[in-house]
Amino acid sequence: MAEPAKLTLYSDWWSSCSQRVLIVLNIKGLEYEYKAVNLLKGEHFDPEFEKLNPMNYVPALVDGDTVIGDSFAIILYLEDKYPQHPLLPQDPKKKALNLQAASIVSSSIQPLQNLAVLADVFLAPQIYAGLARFQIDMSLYPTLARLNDAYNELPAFQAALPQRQPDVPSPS
Ligand SMILES: N[C@@H](CCC(=O)N[C@@H](CS)C(=O)NCC(=O)O)C(=O)O
Repeated sequence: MAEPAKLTLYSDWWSSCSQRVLIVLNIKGLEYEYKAVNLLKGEHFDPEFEKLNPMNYVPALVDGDTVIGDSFAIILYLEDKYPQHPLLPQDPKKKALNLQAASIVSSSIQPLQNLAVLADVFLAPQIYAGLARFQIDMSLYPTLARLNDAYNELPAFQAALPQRQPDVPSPS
């Protein structure tokens, strides 16, 4: 009998989305081949990888002629195909709660950590507000202070400063 095709996981060691899938592969005791895609080197934009996942994200799972390019879908696929060590409760209410928690992480929390965003857009205004409104002593937060200095050199961040906006009140 022909050996079933081995699962292949395209992943980056630093990827939290891939880490979820690796946990599931391990829980279910599945063998897989690991193919590294270096995100910092931009390998997720290589045409070969783009054919597998046009979204240019890891992880991507290849199982024979099936390619799945999203960790949530991969995990549900593995759950259906390999029911050993189930991940989800049978009870529909408990199952929905589990899926809700997973969806919040995958849709609302993790995307803010992607390279294109790197959370700077959210972080810079909060550091600014801390300084301008509360005169926070930044020497206590050297990493944030360094980030703040870097943001302040960027024209896009400078132009977004509150005092540069058209409705800023004139000094009385
Ligand atoms: N919804 C996708 C998101 C995948 C995703 O955001 N992957 C990140 C690594 S955790 C990535 O490839 N980032 C590339 C980038 O930031 O350019 C999933 O859950 O698989």
